Amino acid sequence: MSDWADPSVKILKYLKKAKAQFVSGEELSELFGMSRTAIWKRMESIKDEGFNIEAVTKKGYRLIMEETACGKNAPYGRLAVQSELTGSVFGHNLKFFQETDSTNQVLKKMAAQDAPEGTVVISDMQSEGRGRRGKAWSSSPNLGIWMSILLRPNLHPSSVQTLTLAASVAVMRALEPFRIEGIGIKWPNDILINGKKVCGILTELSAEAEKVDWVIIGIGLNVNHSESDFPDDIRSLATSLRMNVNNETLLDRSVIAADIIDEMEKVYRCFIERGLAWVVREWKKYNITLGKRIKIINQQGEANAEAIDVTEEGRLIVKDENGKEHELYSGEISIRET
Ligand code: BTX
Repeated sequence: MSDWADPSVKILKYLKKAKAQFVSGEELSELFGMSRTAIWKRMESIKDEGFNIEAVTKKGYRLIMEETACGKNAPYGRLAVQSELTGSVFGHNLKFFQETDSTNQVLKKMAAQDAPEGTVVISDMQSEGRGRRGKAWSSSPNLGIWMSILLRPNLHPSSVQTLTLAASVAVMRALEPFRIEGIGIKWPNDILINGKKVCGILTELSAEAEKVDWVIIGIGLNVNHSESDFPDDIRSLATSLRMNVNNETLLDRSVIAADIIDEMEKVYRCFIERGLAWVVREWKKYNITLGKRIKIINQQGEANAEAIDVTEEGRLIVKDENGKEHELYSGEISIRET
């Protein structure tokens, strides 16, 4: 159970649990050891994030959860996300921006200034969202989750790819309640729904020869986009959660972001306790790559192959057209239709 240093998070969690019933200022003030004026000030900061809090003399405060059916987004901000977290470390240090260049860039600077493991940066939009090898990641406002998580594993740099696999496992677990058909991980860490990209993960690290200093896991998840929200050049390649859940209601990004952070904490702990092989086993449950005919795209050009297996370091073992096996460390693959 989370132990929150910030009273606003505690109060918001409590109001959510009260399910639109009034909670008196006195009760809150006793519970959290704060004056009633201090409670009132916290209510103002919760309201600033877009929550609808009703205050009635002699009754107290209550949280009115509004319908998100009419195209209205649920509140999305630091308190909204933190009040949904259940883990004990990840996301407790969280910076939320309405706009930034790239959450990975922001978190890199924080990592250099000794930010602790589990620090999270989220932005409602990114002006320079990035994919792998300098590619752009479309990160429009109001629509997706653009977020980075800081890890400080005691790990050899050659094993970092396994953490990338771990991150895709965490996202898949967080999305399980949506029961989306045709969802799976394309090696190493693209999450596709029926061949279209719904989530991309960009892992960056700083390391010395033998040991990692920090790893940043950048997650971009398309949540509430409809087809016309995507730029022309990716419209046919991209999809969103909402486009696949037959739901007119906008999905609550705070809940989904918090679930991903919680799952990342759990998967990371298991990884530390059980090791690389455990992550690879979990990843295999969700993968849609192994056993498929694929096209490898790299600097040398393109080649057809078959995806055979994944090593503990997260390398893809492929068999080329001459039956010879190779290991791919990184690079682009596409899955060929059979
Ligand atoms: P990637 O190199 O696998 O994918 C980039 C490619 O994906 C682009 O060239 C484009 O074709 C396509 N694409 C761009 N935007 C989208 C989108 N919104 N949905 C689907 N496809 C798209 C994947 O790189 C890694 C992406 C990580 C993004 C996160 S967001 C938070 C963090 N901050 C940051 O700058 N990057 C990460």
